[in-house]
Amino acid sequence: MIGVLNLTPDSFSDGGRFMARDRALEQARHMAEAGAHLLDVGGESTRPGAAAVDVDEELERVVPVIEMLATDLPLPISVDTSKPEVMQAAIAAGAGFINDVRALRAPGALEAAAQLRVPVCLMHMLGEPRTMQSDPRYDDVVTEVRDFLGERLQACVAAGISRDRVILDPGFGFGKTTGHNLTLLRQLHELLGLGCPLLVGLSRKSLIGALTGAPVEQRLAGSVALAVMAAWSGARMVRVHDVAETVQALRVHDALRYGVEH
Ligand code: 7PM
Repeated sequence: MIGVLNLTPDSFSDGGRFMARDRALEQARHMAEAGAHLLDVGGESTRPGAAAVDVDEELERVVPVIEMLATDLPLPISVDTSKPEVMQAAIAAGAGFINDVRALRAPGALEAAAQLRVPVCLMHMLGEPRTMQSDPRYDDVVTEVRDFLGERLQACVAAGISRDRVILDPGFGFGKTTGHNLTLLRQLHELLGLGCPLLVGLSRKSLIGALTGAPVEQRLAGSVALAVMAAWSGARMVRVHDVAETVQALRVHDALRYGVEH
């Protein structure tokens, strides 16, 4: 279970960075206690419509938070970035996992990740965050996502990244309509043949809003339901905001499926 630590620009607007860091630490401790296995820290908003962030700004947002969390918490930290400089600085600051929504396509990213020798999540995204939700089209979304992830996995292996350090993610909501998201989740098992663990992020996403009308702050039940269904379909990792609730749901799922008793 991956807990999402929110450091988006709006969390800096009131009270400045120190207050944001205090809140990040409090949020991180809470997620650790609730049973998160990994905390994802990102300084670039990949929200649909969001503008790009420059490297210095991203370093400034992310590195001090990772340093603080790495010394304070017993959990591994994931850095959500596409920039090789941020990957290097974040790993030096104590992160142990790279989550890249651009699947190491940025210049130098593949080489940086290979050198750093940490696990990497490669995510599928059609287009760029600023424009990705304007009329995304596929002939066959499952085949296209699978082929893309397979091609990026091969690029990693060719760059010297061991395939047992690669995690794959279909990128729910990243250049996908509600129909595309539902088709991908329904056919998630078709990505298992790539041979890597699957990570999914469905927590609070607009898919739930589109299906139910619920605003983002009222999507807990839909998020938990989707986490369970993704796990049932073969996802090994889920990226969530509401750790305690999802841990409880996945315990029940695991017990039913594997006979795990706690
Ligand atoms: C607004 C909308 C803000 C959406 C943030 C988001 C994923 C991710 C994100 C995912 C991986 C969110 C997204 N989603 N990384 N980063 N997989 N690997 O819901 O699905 O947090 S940002």
